[in-house]
Amino acid sequence: MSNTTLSYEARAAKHPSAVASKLLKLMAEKKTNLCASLDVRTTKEFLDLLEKVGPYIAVVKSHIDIIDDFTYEGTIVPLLALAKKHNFLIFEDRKFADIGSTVKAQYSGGVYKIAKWSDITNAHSVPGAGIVNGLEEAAKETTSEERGLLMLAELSTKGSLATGEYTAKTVEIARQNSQFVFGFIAQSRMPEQGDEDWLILTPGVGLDDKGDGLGQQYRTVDQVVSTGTDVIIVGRGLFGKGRDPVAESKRYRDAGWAAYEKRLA
Ligand code: 6AU
Repeated sequence: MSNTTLSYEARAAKHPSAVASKLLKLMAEKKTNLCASLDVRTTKEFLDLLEKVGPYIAVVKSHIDIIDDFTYEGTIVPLLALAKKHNFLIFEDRKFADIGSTVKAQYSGGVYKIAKWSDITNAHSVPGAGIVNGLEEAAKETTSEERGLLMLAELSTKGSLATGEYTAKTVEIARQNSQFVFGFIAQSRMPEQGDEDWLILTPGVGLDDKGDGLGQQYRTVDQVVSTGTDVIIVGRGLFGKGRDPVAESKRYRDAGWAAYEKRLA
């Protein structure tokens, strides 16, 4: 049976990555495969919105470097409390892209200290396998908590260069460390050998818009989940101007869950 027709519970029970297993279990329990992309500029907006949508999401995705008033105490400590209260994982969408030794320092240090608080982060494969090794070393040296990495195999944007050979080589890099790397940011399923089970998290999901005028392209929840997406990443569909984040979170959660159940059946 292919992973796309297996339940999240069944996949959780056999997944080699502790973070993936936790995420799959959590999605099954909460009946949601929604990742909220909370791209806002202040800590107050970030925490207020998260308090409201927390019950409907499996993951919150942050761009912590766009928060103007970031502090560890003011932003991260309450974020961790909300993650515990509402039972969701944290994914800092850092898109690391440098040599192993540099990303190691960027992941663990600086102002943000991402490895300390974010369950999941992501990286481009441009530098080769060293980027994964650098990030894994940083995670191990920073915390005893489980951390997981997603590789950017494909992008949602018009004209993206991450296609064909680049995407295939990204999977090869992931394969060299398939415990720390548990899946991909991608627009389609990636090839699996043997027991491999890559989680596919897909951005560029929107029920009302086709694009944003800056290259973003949206597909519907049904389109992506029916073709293998495990987690839908939605930002402006939930938090865009004039939208009701709670109503939209419920709507995307319901659509995501219905599409997942249809895929299993
Ligand atoms: O739903 P949106 O368009 O408001 O937001 C999409 C979010 C943004 C992007 O930085 C991110 O998803 N993203 C990514 C990620 C998650 O890595 C990759 C990609 O190909 N496209 C994309 O939009 O926060």
